[in-house]
Amino acid sequence: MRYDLYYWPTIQGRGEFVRLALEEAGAEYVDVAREPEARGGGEAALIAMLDHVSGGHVPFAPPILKAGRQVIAQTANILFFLGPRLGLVPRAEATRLWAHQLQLTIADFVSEVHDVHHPISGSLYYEDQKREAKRRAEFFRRERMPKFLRYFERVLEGNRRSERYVLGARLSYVDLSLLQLVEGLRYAFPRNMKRHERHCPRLISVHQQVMTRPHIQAYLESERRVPFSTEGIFRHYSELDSASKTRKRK
Ligand SMILES: N[C@@H](CCC(=O)N[C@@H](CS)C(=O)NCC(=O)O)C(=O)O
Repeated sequence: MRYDLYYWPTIQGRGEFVRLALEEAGAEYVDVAREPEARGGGEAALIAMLDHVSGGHVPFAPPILKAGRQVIAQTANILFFLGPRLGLVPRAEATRLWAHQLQLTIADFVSEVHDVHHPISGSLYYEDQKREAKRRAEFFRRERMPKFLRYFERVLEGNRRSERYVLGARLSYVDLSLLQLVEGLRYAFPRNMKRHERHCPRLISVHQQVMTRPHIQAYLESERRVPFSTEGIFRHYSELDSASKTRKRK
């Protein structure tokens, strides 16, 4: 099966969670909007996908995956679909649902990461909501970031020593997403991430394990991996990564 991924061509964004799964599995896929326009690629192809699918399973926003005649959107849903096809999740229903639950929690975390730099609206520039972003970042760094990180740590605490990955001994798409989460947070909030990492050693160990996978290593070193930037979801603005003050509770 050949897969067509439709996502913004110049950022990692949510598309990266899908790219990592396709890359790890060595799947045949085309990152359509990164192809030249002359070959039917570019943003035009993505916009056409958003505008022209009608009457069926119309996608709201990218990433979008085309697999034969199926058009699937929502990152966690795409991974739910790809997981068993790419051998990136066990087949048992209970485990698939657990993986999906974790992936949806990652999606919630990613949305909050986005809202730190765009707390008012995605349609405004960061520069137009800097004051609100600074305020939001303070709560994110102090409350939400450690809460999500410690949640994943708690999940991993339930594993036996021999189980290196979140679902057990075998790698799943959730581990790939956790790698992206750690990488993104290290880029966006290096100062705070350093502090939080001490409290989630198991999560960091999953990140290290995934980093050693040959396909992932090759992908991260290739030109297919779009670099982090202040255009994507994980953005580094030093003013949003300052040390958190301890706040008195009312
Ligand atoms: N919940 C969706 C969110 C999709 C989403 O927000 N996509 C962004 C790019 S990362 C977008 O282009 N959104 C356009 C919009 O929300 O209007 C998912 O996880 O796939």
